[in-house]
Amino acid sequence: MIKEALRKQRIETPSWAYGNSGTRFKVFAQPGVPRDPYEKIADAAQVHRFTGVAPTVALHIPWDRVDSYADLARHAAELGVGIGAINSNVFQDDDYKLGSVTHPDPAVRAKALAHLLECVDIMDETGSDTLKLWFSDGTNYPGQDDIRARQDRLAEALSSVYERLGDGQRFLLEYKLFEPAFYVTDVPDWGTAYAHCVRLGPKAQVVVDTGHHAPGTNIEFIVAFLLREGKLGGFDFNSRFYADDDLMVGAADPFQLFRIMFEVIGGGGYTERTAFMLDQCHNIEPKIPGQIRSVMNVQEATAKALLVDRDALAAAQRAGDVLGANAVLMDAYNTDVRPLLAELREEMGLAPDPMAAYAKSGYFAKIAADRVGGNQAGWGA
Ligand code: PSV
Ligand code: MN
Repeated sequence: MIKEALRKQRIETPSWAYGNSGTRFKVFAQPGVPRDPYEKIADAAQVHRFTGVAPTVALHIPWDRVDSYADLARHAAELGVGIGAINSNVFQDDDYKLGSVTHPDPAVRAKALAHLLECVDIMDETGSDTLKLWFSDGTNYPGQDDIRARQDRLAEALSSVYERLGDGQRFLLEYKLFEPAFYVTDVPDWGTAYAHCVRLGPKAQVVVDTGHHAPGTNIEFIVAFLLREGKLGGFDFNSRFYADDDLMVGAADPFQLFRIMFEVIGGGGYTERTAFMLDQCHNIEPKIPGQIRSVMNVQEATAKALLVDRDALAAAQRAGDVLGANAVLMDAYNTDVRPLLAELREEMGLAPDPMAAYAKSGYFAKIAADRVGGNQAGWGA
């Protein structure tokens, strides 16, 4: 039963995890890094090859702009993976200094909207069913712009995108506490994202990026609430110690990841309608193994969450047995699920240890030797 649920798990990796990345201070180059979206997809296919549960890769436009998206989708299929969410990017153009869809100038708003609609065109071409929207929009200084007018502009743009969505397509609206704007952020929290999505209808849902909350925020409460309302569209998984650190999921707080997966499963969200995506950067660690480790961390948290004896938990809760209920949860969390996952992988025809199998495969030596010349992909590529 648990194995069956784990076998069906789907975790999406992001194309940008395979390119060079860094901090505001330095982007570190690594050997073998992809030079174009085709090579990024080839690397993503390796993560799927060794884990068996990462069959799609998210694109970020324009970082992954190509002449033919249909051809890119064909390339992905040949490598055994598919195109996942299309991520819009209205934050890397001089025009967007004061915002994109909430910019005070209608011409800039029109340009941003045109980009969002182009992303839906790309969904049509690639067969992707999910558009992910994150806006860097906001203001730095009190009085800089009208908070309410910016919400109106946001609502107008979201509504135009919503109208353009085809059958079976949806958008996920992402929120983030702050950054790059520091005074007002136009979509700062799940409540704002939720309110916009509720107005629009069922094709608009909220995406929870685990790195986008204030310290101490109870993310699993947000997950439980959104699921209850049918508004949880998916996750951008990563870890944070301070702000939007984009470190490997499960690295900073594996217990939090377990609690989130526990709510996902309990709330009926463990289905293909919830997008389990990674949104990470590997600045100092090798990228493909960084993604493999992250996928394994999600699998481990999921396995533990599936192990919770829900009948025993419900009985303890009904009896008001505080310590007993807590113990049921902790028993599952403290179980070593690595042998179970190793067994499952062998049943799936995979090596029991994906990290070791990838290291042994020789893929890294091959890309490091082959990918010379050209420009490595990185932020803005
Ligand atoms: C913003 O911080 C974000 O989480 C959004 O998902 C972006 O599209 C992504 O990071 C880019 O790395
Ligand atoms: Mn994100």
